[in-house]
Amino acid sequence: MFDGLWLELAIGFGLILLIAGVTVARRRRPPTHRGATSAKDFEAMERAERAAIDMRESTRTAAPSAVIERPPAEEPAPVEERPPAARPTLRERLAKSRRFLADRLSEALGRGLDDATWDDLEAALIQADVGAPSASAIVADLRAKAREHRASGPDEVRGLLAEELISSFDADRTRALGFAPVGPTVWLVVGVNGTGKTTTIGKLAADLRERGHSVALAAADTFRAAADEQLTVWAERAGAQLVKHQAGADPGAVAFDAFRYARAREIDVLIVDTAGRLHTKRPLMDELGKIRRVLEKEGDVQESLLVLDATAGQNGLSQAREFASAAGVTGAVLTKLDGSAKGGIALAIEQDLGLPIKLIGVGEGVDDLEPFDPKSFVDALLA
Ligand SMILES: Nc1nc2c(ncn2[C@@H]2O[C@H](COP(=O)(O)OP(=O)(O)OP(=O)(O)O)[C@@H](O)[C@H]2O)c(=O)[nH]1
Ligand SMILES: [Mg+2]
Repeated sequence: MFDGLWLELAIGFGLILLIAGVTVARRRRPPTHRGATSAKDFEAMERAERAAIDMRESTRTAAPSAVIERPPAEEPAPVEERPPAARPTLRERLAKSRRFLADRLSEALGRGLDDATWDDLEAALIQADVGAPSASAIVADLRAKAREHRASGPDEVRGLLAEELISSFDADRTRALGFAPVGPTVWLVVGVNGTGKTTTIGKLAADLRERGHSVALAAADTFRAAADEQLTVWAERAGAQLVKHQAGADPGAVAFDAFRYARAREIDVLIVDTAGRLHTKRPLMDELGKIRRVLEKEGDVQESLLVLDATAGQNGLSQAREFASAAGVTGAVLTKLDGSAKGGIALAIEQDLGLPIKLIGVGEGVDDLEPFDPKSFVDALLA
């Protein structure tokens, strides 16, 4: 019986020792070593951790090995106040035409003055699209003046040519756009496809808004599906109202509604965009006359502006003749002069057609529209 009791006591004591041993072993295993799958792993992890702790301790207590002299933190460089990018001058915009003329003038005048010089000058003006009759008249006058002033140097002749060109434009022509004394001012904009009508309208609207006028645009180009989207973008950009109908609607009806809208809301200026059309298509040209008549039933049309693309050169002249009779054109807007070497077309439009150029387009941006001034224009071409 005692033997049995001793045996039970021994087993119980053995169990207690076992449980205590396991508990101690568990406590020694830090939780970071949970990934250890064997005792070897466990030891390796423990060594690594100890090394890491030692390193942290040594960096915390070590004296700095050297005092690094740093220059005092530099004051941030003041942000350079740059003036807003200067707008290119007219001379820069007309660089293509200027280079074209300048090269030919230098060639013609570089050899001294003889008969060939005058012929070359005339050819240069014709190539610049001044038109043959005007070019020969200008050179005849220039030759007489050069003789009178005993001009012989290239600069003198160039100066006389500039005077001659400026005087070829009618100085008494009204180039400012007309405004109605009462009620909405109405400007109708016409021309062949892609000359820059909608872009010019956008630029005009922005300029008018900047000057404090209220503006409405009539999307009377109902022919091209994307036309009113393009006009909407310009209207939003300029802060102008837009009157439009569905694609395919009667452009006269759009113009009529737009006029009534502008009058009812006391809008200062209504600009009517029209679809581009070939000057040779009679029914389309007649449609322009109809739009104009519809507007005139309601009030006056102060301007009917023909937009001409300067890069089209002499073609612009035949376009202008047809549009002038169909839409009672009051003035021309000569666009894309920045991309043309044929700025001389301005003179042909004025001399051959008697149509005043009122504005020039010198780029695609909203500010790239300028009033036409013959002197600045000629100076920019020849200077
Ligand atoms: N470089 C340059 N591009 C221009 C000028 N005016 C217009 N353009 C460009 O010419 C292209 C045609 O312009 P639009 O205003 O759509 O011409 P549009 O006469 O309304 O064309 P349609 O309505 O299709 O007859 C566009 O790419 C314009 O950005 C300008 O003065 N200079
Ligand atoms: Mg258009």
